[in-house]
Amino acid sequence: MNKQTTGFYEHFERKDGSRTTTYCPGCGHGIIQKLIAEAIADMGLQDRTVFVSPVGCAAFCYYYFDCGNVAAPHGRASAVATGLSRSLSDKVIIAYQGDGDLGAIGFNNAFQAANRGEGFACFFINNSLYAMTGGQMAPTTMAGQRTTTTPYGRDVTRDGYPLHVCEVLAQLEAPTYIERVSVADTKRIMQAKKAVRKAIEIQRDGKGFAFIEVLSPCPTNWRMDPLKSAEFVTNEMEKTFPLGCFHDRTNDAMKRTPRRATTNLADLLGKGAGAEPIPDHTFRERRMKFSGFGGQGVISLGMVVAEAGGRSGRYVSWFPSYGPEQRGGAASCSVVISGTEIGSPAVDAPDVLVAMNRPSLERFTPTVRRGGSVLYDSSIPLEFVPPPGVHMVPFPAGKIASDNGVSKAANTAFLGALSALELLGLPEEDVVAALTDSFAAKPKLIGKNIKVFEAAKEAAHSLALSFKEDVTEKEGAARP
Ligand SMILES: Cc1ncc(C[n+]2csc(CCOP(=O)(O)OP(=O)(O)O)c2C)c(N)n1
Ligand code: SF4
Repeated sequence: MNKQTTGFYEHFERKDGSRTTTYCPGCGHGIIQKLIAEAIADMGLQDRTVFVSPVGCAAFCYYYFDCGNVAAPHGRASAVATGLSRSLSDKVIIAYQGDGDLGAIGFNNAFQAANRGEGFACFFINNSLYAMTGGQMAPTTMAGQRTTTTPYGRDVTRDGYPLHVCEVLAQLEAPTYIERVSVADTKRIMQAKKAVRKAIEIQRDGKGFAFIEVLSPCPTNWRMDPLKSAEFVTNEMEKTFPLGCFHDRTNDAMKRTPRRATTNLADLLGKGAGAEPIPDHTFRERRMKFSGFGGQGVISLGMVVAEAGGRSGRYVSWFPSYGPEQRGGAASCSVVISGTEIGSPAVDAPDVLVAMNRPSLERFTPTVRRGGSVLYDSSIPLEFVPPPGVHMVPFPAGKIASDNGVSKAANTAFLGALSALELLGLPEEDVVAALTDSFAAKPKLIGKNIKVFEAAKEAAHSLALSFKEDVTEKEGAARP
């Protein structure tokens, strides 16, 4: 039970019924977390704070802190905090990571976030090993230090040198504040308390990235009692990791312009209507996949569809997936057009699949939702049995493109078909505007592509009547 700060829940009620923290006696995690909890409560920031919990001994922070919480996968707390701080710019975002978590698997996430000066406070708990998994060597394990994976001591010629994360980040221009502290004794805890508050104040004031490394005892894996562990931090760890402030640009840090996540592709591309999406619960969400060989233009086709959605005031997402080869390998992208905010840009069961080559036709058709449609180039033989309730539409996209003098514009022909068959749920003028915009850098191609688009529409119109009837019937069967 906690009575001293409202930054923590009053009771730590864990799922398994226990009511204490998971920390061993003498562990530094509990001390540093208490400093953070007190700071957010004392500063009145609790309702504005989102804490990003790591993997490792501190994985259960969400049972302790009485504020918003997101549990990040191993090493990803800085990446998750980046997303949160960009989309919730009025919130105080705190990432909390161990030295295995941040120093190894997640180092690049933290390093790049620091280099961009993201708006969150990152607490980096250095206990010199991977504690939760049984005391293996971490990037911060000191030269000669014994761990379960360095039983004879860390040999720097084999295992490399301990990573000085503060010193590395201090080379960057963007961070506002970087300090290394310790929780080994009262004097040091008082200094740590100041640093914690400062890092959180920087968030409150929107002044950018703050990084606090905390030297923290792990009596259990060090096989020492709590007192000896605290002495070890001061007498041994501080030799390798000297305490101090590495960087303090708080006074020069301009209040940063809040960063917003780009929800509209038109904003992202810096062109088009740039309008905010308008919530519309009556609009049926369309989840689409465009697939083919790299170089066939499937990625750009998806981009044009997404931009057309943005122009129409819909919520859109565009999610590409590239094969290793620039040309010839598999490429696909997923596009979602929705009347409300999109939960996930991943499309596992598309309503509409455009398959521009045989491998993607064979691979993705079985994933199409019952009642969905597959548009594929009619030159591809259909040599498998499609799933029941899926509408297969062979379409001569390649032929239409070459007949109109731009053999590479089969993707534009598919766009014409999608528009004519009303599979996008978007006004045609927005589709045409997005198509036109996509050739801003190659204006000579605009006219040719519009010609292909029109020819494809005409060809699709001849399919449309029977197609629509069929879809209605299948949708009727699929949707209760
Ligand atoms: C992707 C992934 N790899 C490995 C693990 C296993 N794992 C769980 S905790 C942990 C080490 C955490 O060490 P550290 O970040 O130093 O935190 P501590 O336990 O010392 O507080 C590892 C490797 C995992 N959960 N996920
Ligand atoms: S194993 Fe170490 S880091 Fe983990 S809770 Fe125990 S003392 Fe703390």
